[in-house]
Amino acid sequence: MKIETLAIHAGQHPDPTSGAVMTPIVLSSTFAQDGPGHHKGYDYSRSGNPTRGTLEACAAALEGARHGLAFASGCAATTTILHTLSPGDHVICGDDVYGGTFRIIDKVMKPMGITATFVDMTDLALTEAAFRPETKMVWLETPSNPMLKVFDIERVCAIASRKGVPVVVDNTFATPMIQQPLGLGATAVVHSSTKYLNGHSDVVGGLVMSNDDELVQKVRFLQNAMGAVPSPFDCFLVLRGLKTLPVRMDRHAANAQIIAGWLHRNPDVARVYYPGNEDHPQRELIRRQMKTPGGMISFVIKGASGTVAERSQRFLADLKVFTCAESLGGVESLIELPAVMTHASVPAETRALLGIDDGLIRISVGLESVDDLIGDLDHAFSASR
Ligand code: P1T
Repeated sequence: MKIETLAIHAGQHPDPTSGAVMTPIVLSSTFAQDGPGHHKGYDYSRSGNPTRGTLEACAAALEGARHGLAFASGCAATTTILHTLSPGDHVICGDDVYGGTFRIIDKVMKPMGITATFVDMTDLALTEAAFRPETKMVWLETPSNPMLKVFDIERVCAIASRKGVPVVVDNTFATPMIQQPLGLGATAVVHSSTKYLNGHSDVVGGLVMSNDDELVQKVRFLQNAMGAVPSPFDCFLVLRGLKTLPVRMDRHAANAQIIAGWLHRNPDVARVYYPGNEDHPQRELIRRQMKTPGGMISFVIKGASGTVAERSQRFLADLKVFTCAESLGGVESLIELPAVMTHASVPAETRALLGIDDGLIRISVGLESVDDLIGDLDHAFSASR
């Protein structure tokens, strides 16, 4: 079946007792056993829950995975999968990742004896050179947050596979509608389902999908043992969100392509980072790897008066349709300054090296009328001059 059909039906059947078409929200924390140790597949909702199981099956189908595991947040998914590592192990991580992912590696895993090298994976020779005998995992986001760098999943996986090292791809920005990393050689896919998968900014959640039985067994054990599981209600909401993912992603990308072009031509804009731009340094790879360039754009405005950062702050204050907020991937357009919001936990000198300057603006293009979105940006440019 095609992905549009899977998004609506995978893992779902009318409820056998009532005929309910929509998956029931099973809130029970525990399940009756016929006798000690004899249950009907569920014993306790941390270990497994029917609503969560349905979400896990549907999300897995979209990524072409046999297994899906749901978590209480994207960070919980990331933390849990990183806990499959042991002290002394080394991780190679893409240099541009969500600030919270950087913080988990730097502030949670490092004190536990896990070392990490952050590498610009657009340079495959540099990536290969970062491997050490103790390297046990490669981690990347593509497109990356917030610089929208695009890494070659297939080539990075080919290098890692020669070394026998698993690759985890955070597919939050792209979603399986744009790329399916497991088909390109990735060992596991991670999502913040808080974003596009749920799509309505009313859930915090995470997912891990994989076809690697050994890794899944370890992550499933940790999902239960560490216990960072989502509520059945949140699982239901993400499951509902998934049904419209295909149509939403098309509109996010269509709106973003128009806005990125408009920003590119705007004399007030110094630089635009968008995978759909003809001047994106990885445009050949983008054509090969991504079905659409997605809905995220970062850009830098010119500092006509005051510093760029000051002008960016003024610009955000003048918007009426865009909301200044962290997060992304919802139906509504959001705007933020990564240096002071989502990436504040990345040290200033690292941000400077990555190009996350203090005035960099990131937008999550929503599903509103693109004319209204451009009108809003246009008004804010004039007001902030
Ligand atoms: O917020 P949470 O559900 O825990 O997901 C963490 C996460 C993981 N991976 C990526 C690529 C992300 O962008 C995020 C969360 N990001 C934001 C909140 C943000 O505004 O960028």
